[in-house]
Parts: sequence; structure tokens; C-alpha cells
Amino acid sequence: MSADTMTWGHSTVHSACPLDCPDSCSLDVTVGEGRVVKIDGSTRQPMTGGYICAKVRRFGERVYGESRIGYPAIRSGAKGRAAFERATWDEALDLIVTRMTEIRDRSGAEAILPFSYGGSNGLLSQDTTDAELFQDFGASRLARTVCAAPTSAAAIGLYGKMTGVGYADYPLARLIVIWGANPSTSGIHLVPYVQQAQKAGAILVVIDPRRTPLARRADLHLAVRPGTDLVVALAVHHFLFEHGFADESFLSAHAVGADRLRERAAPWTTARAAAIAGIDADDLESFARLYAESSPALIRCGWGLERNRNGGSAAAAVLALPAVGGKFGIRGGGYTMSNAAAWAIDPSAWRSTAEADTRIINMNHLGRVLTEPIDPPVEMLFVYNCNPVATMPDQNRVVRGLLREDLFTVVFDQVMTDTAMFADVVLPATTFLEGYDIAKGYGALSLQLVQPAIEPVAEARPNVQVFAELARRLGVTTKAGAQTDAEALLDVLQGVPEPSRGQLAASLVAIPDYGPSPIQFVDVFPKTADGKVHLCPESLDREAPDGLYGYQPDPGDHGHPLALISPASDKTISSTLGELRGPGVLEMHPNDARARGIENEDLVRIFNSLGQMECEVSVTDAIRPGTITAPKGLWRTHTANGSTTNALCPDTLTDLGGGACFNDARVEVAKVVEAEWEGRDVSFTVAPGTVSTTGPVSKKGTLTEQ
Ligand SMILES: Nc1nc2c(c(=O)[nH]1)N[C@H]1C(S)=C(S)[C@@H](COP(=O)(O)OP(=O)(O)OC[C@H]3O[C@@H](n4cnc5c(=O)[nH]c(N)nc54)[C@H](O)[C@@H]3O)O[C@H]1N2
Ligand SMILES: Nc1nc2c(c(=O)[nH]1)N[C@H]1C(S)=C(S)[C@@H](COP(=O)(O)OP(=O)(O)OC[C@H]3O[C@@H](n4cnc5c(=O)[nH]c(N)nc54)[C@H](O)[C@@H]3O)O[C@H]1N2
Ligand code: SF4
Ligand SMILES: [Mo]
Repeated sequence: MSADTMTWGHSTVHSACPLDCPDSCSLDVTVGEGRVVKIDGSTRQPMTGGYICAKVRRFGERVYGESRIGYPAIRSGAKGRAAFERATWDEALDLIVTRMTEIRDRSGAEAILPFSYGGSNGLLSQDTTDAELFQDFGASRLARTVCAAPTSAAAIGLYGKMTGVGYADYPLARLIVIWGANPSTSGIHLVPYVQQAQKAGAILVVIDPRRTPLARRADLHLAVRPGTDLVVALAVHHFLFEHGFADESFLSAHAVGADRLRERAAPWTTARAAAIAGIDADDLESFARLYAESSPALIRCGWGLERNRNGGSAAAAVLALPAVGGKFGIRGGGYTMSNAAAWAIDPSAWRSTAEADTRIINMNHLGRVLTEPIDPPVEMLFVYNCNPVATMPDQNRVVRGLLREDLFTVVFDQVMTDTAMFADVVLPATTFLEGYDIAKGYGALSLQLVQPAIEPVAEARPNVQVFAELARRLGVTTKAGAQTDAEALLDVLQGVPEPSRGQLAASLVAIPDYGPSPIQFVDVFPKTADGKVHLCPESLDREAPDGLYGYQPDPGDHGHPLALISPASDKTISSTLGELRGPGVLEMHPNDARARGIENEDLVRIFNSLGQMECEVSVTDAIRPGTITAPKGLWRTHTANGSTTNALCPDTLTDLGGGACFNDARVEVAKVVEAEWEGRDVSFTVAPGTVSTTGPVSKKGTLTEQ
């Protein structure tokens, strides 16, 4: 433990936030008598600027909260009822080892499915000893596609994941386009830079079905229908090509496939695209002209536009704009997408990188693979860094799968999540305040050391240690042989190239050699094999059902005319910290409400053929008509019927990358008459001794806590 400054019996530990957020803040954690007293931002990582989000300032409430899992436990009652008996680590691990061995001997190790995602984005807490254990044991592999799969496929196909512009250069742009991103919630440190740019005269365009805080301040807001960004972007390409704004000299020197893109954009006049996107054709034309004529012009491409059937092609069309428009090569021009691949970190320093040849299961199909016959069936699910009941599509099917008596489920988490309730064995995980990690920004460009501020709470253990111990018990040898997070840290650091490794050791923060933001095509270049931009790569063209840039029309309503989107909320990171938030609220445009006799604060039922969710409604014109929005990451206690938005989301896949189509949910909404609510009993238990929601529902859909 490193106590860097001491005052009044309190010490301050310098650390960083490894949660799944682009900003990767540097933190000062104040500790007194071995307990976290305060968490705040520091200035070590320049983008943090001394402030952090309210969620992580409250993280201590998770660490010491009632939902925290302190001890291993084994199921003692019916599945899904969160009835557990405390066990020792030995008992819990023995049981897991016995079941893993039995299942392998009976059905083959592919009947075991490790299930993990972005719980903690640190370099140590995933893809270290866990990866080696499951790979060597021969378990099924998981395609981690719930997020960023289509945008990554596009960014890799077009640019080999070239590093994007950092926040620090936004003030230099003359035009900023925020496309399918809501940084005021999902990456707050970008916002002041956008504001600075506006003060300096930059024009701001926001493309989003909702009037987000930045859309409110924008010069132009294109409130597109979800899933239509592809045609909007193609219309801008069409405009650039047709009006002589395509940068032919850049394209001939640095790009291939421009002709094909031009052909595919040809049918998309601004009028036709605007009609599909449900926006004004003149507004779209103004946007195209602004983009054509402004420099430096910068696009912040978010993840909101990827979560639908056209998501991959949409991201590709958006990312292709700076190439066609000639926006690279100048500070403050180009694009920002994920910067996760900005660091040349070599995982072979700490684990075997040989590819296993076991089957791959797309995580978005969890419900499907648990409930449909497959060979071998999934007989064991090992969940860590993930809360699939709250975050995967088709929630009802996921729950049906988890209720299978013949499924053995291990959930390794920090708190009693919606998924942990279904476990056969629960294992307690440390939080980032209780162990080492390395935090890598995917918006802000930095690598940082995460240091323990406190001892592990109760019997919680870090991932590295638990998977190393399981590997030892199962007779699996791991390459680096790390047994603890401190040992794994040293191994992982070997994979971090110099001078970053030295910077981490010296000052806890590494910044790239070009500083906090590169100039694209000056400091960073496409990482494609030939170093060029591929505007219509063959691989993507083959993968997309209608070819790359082929628009797939709306999934249709089947009596469910409203598009439901579920973007990031400021209360949680995905579902993390859900134990601290209140009920979820649906937002709906006044026209849609009026047509259904719905008024503000009414209780409503949102439904389609997959499921239903009941909650309170907020009637607001901050969402376009025909689209409704409810927060991502709700827990089942946050709605009145124990189902969240994810119960309405289909498990269909995006055109590229096998991603999730959350925003292709099509639903209808009806007012729930009050008589249905008064005194209604919701027999839905969460965690014993924590928030109990068994009991009557109060009038406004708020669940009474007992
Ligand atoms: N506070 C907070 N921060 C977070 C997270 C969180 O849960 N909470 N999650 C983190 C994670 S995992 C991620 S991936 C990022 C995501 O961060 P963002 O990129 O901001 O993604 P979303 O929140 O999914 O959606 C962004 C915006 O896209 C809009 N949108 C929805 N559908 C469409 C569409 O079809 N087209 C267009 N143009 N816009 C659309 C939504 O209205 C929303 O305002 O944020 C990270 N940061
Ligand atoms: N409806 C809807 N659903 C969505 C989305 C959407 O747009 N709409 N977007 C999605 C997106 S962007 C994402 S990224 C996914 C995220 O989906 P998930 O990967 O399920 O992310 P979280 O909900 O944050 O759950 C992570 C869990 O990991 C646990 N955890 C954290 N650190 C550790 C650790 O060190 N060890 C262990 N063992 N556990 C740890 C946390 O306590 C938490 O319960 O959700 C998706 N779900
Ligand atoms: S969640 Fe994001 S904004 Fe909040 S502290 Fe972590 S990195 Fe910073
Ligand atoms: Mo995500």
C-alpha cells in the first residue's frame, strides 16, 4: 500500500478509476483508520482536471454497502431466490473444481462457459490468469460483443484502429460533431473542451434522437430515428462527392475503395436520407455543407449509433467522412472513436496468446444458448466482471436459462447483483480500491497504476488470485505463474512498452510520446497492412448481410410502433452501482403520450413479444416523437414488475462484429390503470438483508423498501 501524503491521521492514496468509462480519471483516495473516507479526482492525469463523476465519488457506499458480498456462499434454496449459506473459500473452490472436472469428463470442457465483460476495464482484472485457466482447461470461448463490436469492426476494417484525437485538441476545432454519444453522462471530461471550442467560435452539431445537454447547446441538432445514421452519413458522402468537396488528392494518396463508397452513397440524396431518418432535409443539407466547408472539423463518434442492425455500416460511414472530406493532418481535425488500442501492450508477456480452437459463443446469445439444444449443452456458467441478467439482451430468456436446475452457475462479483441471485456458488470480489490494476483510457489517452487504498473487505479476493488458485487446483499451469495481483502487476508491466513502463513506475501515469492528443496522419497513421484507409474493405463487405453500407430498413412494428433506446445513465456504469440508484423512468414525447392517454408520472407498461417493463413515465420533448428512452443498466428492483429494458431487447446481431441490437427494440406503451397498482404484491426478492422488494407497490411505481 502506498500512502503518499498524511494529514490528521488520514492518508491519501494516488490511484485511478478502471471502470468502463472512456475518461480513466486519476484519483486521490483519502483513507482513515483503514477505511475509505473520500474519493476525488486529481490532476496527475491531465484530462481529469481534479474532478470526477458523482458515481465514483460515492463508490465507498458500494465498498461498505449492504449489497456487498463479503464471503463465498453456496446456494441453499430455490434458484434465483438469493438463498445462500456462507462457505469457506476452500469449500467453494472445491465444489467448483469438482463440478468442472465432472462436467469435463462427462460432456467435454466446452460445456463450461466463462462469461465476462467490462466490470472493471483494468489490465489485470481480465485476460490474465482467468484467460489461461479457461483456455487450458478447454472451455468454450466467449465472443465479447455486447458493446463496441460493430464500431471496432468498422474502425479496424477502415483504419486498423488508428488512434483518435484526444480531448485536449477539441478546443482547436472549428466544427465539432457529436454523433451518437452523450459525453455529459458517459465521458464528462470531454464537455469542457467542447464548451471551450464553442466559446472560441466553433460550431457544434449533435446527432442523437434525444436532446442531450450538448444538443441543447448545439447550433444544429439532428434528432434522427435510431438506426438511421448510416443513410445520414451516406448522404453527407454523397454531398461531398457530388459537390466537389471530396479530397481527391488525399484519397488517391492514402485511401483505397473511394469509388465503391461513392457508388454506395450515390442513391442517398439528402432528401431521401432525411425522410428515412425523420429529419428535415434542409438541416441535413446544412450539416453536409458545414462539414464540407469547416476545418479543423472533428467527429466524436460514440456507441449509441452502433446498437442496431445497421450499427457497423453506420460507424464505418461516419469514420469514413474525415477521409473523404480531407479533414486529417491538422491539429483538431479527424475523429475520436475508441482509443483502447492506442497502447502497444504485449499480452504474451504474461499469458499464452496461442488461440484455442474450442467453440465460440456470442455473449448476446446467452439466453438462447442456455435454453436451446446445443452440443454440448452449457452445463456450467462462470460469470465474473459482468451482470448478464441486467445487461444482455432478451432478459426473460436469460432468466429462464439461469433457472435451469441442471445448470451450475458461479458468480464472482462485488455485490449481490441480479445475476448473483441465480448462482449456485457466489464468490466475493475486491473492488479497485482493494487491489492493484492498470487503468487504460479509451477516450482520454493515458495508462495509470491503480493501487490498493484499503485491505480487501471481509474475504473478498482479486480475480487474479482466484483464477490462479483454481488453475492450481485443476492442475493447469499458467505461463507467468502469478498468484496475486501484485505479482500479476509485475508480469503485465513487462508487456507495457518503454517509455510508458518507466513513466508508470515513476509517476503512476503514462502519456503517449505525442502528448495527450495526436494529429491523425502526422503522429498516428492507419494500422492497416498497407497503411492506407480502406473505405470499403472486402472483409466487411462480405460480413454485412446487405454488403457494407447496405441499409437494412426498420425491423418493423408488428403492432409495436415505438423505438425504445436505453443509453448510459449518470447513476450507474452499465449496471455497476445499481444498488445505489432509485427506480428507472421512461421518457416519452408529449405527442406519443397524448395519443395513448398517458400523462406525466403515470405508471406505464412498455411491452412487445419478448417481455414487458412497468415504470413511471416522464413526458418530455427532449426525445423525438416515435422514440422512447429508459436507462441502460437498471436492476430488476428498479422497475415495478422486476423486468428491465433488456427484457424488451431482441438478441438479433448487428451487421458487423456480432454486436447487440439493444436499440432495435420496438415496443408499445400503455397506461397502467391505478386500480391495478394499489396494494399489488410484488413477490420479488433481491438479496436477503438488503433491499427487499417483497411487498406492496406504492402508487407511483416506487417499490416500498421494507
Ligand atoms: N455515466 C455513465 N458513463 C458511461 C457508461 C454508463 O453506463 N454510465 N457506460 C460506459 C460504456 S460501457 C459505454 S459503451 C459508453 C457509451 O457512451 P455513449 O457513446 O454516450 O453511448 P450511449 O449512452 O449508448 O448512447 C449515446 C447517445 O446515443 C443516442 N442514440 C441511441 N440510438 C442512436 C442512434 O441510432 N443514432 C444516434 N445518432 N444516436 C443514438 C442516445 O440517445 C445517447 O444520447 O459510456 C461509458 N460511460
Ligand atoms: N438495455 C441496454 N443494455 C445494455 C446496453 C444498452 O445500450 N442498452 N449497453 C451495454 C454496454 S455498453 C455494456 S459495456 C454492457 C456491460 O455489461 P456488463 O459487463 O455486465 O457490465 P456491468 O453492468 O458494469 O457489470 C459488471 C459487473 O462486474 C463486477 N466487477 C467489477 N469489477 C470486478 C472485479 O474486479 N472482479 C469481479 N469478479 N467482478 C467485478 C461489477 O460489480 C458488476 O456487477 O452492458 C450492455 N447492456
Ligand atoms: S467513471 Fe469515468 S468519470 Fe467517473 S471517475 Fe471513473 S473514469 Fe472518471
Ligand atoms: Mo459499453
